[in-house]
Amino acid sequence: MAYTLHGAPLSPFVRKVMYLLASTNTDYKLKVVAPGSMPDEFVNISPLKRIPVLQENDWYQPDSSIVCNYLIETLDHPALGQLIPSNAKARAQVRWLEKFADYELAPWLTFVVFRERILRPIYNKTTDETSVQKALHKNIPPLFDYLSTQLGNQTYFMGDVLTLGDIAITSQMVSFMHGGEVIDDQRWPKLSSYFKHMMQQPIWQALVTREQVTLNKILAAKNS
Ligand SMILES: N[C@@H](CCC(=O)N[C@@H](CS)C(=O)NCC(=O)O)C(=O)O
Repeated sequence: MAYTLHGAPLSPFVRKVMYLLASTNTDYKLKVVAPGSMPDEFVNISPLKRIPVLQENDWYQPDSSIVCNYLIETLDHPALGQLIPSNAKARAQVRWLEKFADYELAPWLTFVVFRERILRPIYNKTTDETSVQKALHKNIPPLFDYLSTQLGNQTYFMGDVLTLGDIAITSQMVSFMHGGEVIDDQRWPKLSSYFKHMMQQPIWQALVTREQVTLNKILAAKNS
C-alpha cells in the first residue's frame, strides 16, 4: 500500500491521522500542504480546501474523521482495534467525543488560540489577543467543564481504553499548548493530569517533539 498524507503536522486534524499511522508503524509520505499557501489544484482532492487528505495510490480521501475510520477498518492492526468500540452505545459516545473535539474544541483551542498566537505572527499578521482572552475566559471554560465531567476519575474518556475520542481531544489540546496555554490544574485537575499523562506516551511525545522542532525553526528563521 502506498500512502501519502497531504497536510501540515501542526494541524490538529493532520496530527490525528499521523497518530494512527505512527501507532501502526505504517509507512507513508508526508506531502506538506499548509493553510494559507495551498495550491489552487488542491481543491481537486479536497473540495473544501482543508487538510488532511489521505492518498492511497490514485485514491484520495479528505477529512480526518473519515480517514481515521478508514485506517482503523482497513489496516486491521491490533494497535487500532479498540479505538472504535464494538458496543454500539460506546461507539456512539466515541463518535460524539471525536465530533466534540473537531467541532467544539477546534474553533477555540486551534482556530483562535493557536492561530492567533502562532500562525498569524508566522504570516506577519498581528495577534488579536482580545479574541484569545475572550476564548480563554468565556468560550473554553464550559468546554473544559464538560470534558472534566465526562472524564471523571477515569484514565481515558471511555474508561481504561484509549479510543479515537481521546486522540481527537488530545490533538486539539496539543494545539492549545503550542499556543502557549496550559490546562489550569486548579480549576480542571483531572483534565490537566489526563493531558500530562497523554503527553508522556511515546507516540504523542514523538509527534509533539517533531512539531516543536519545526516551530522553533520557523520562529528562528523569522527572527533572523
Ligand atoms: N473536518 C475537517 C477539518 C479540517 C480543517 O479544518 N483543517 C484546517 C487546518 S487545521 C484547514 O485545512 N483549513 C484550511 C484553511 O484555513 O484555509 C477534518 O477533520 O479534516
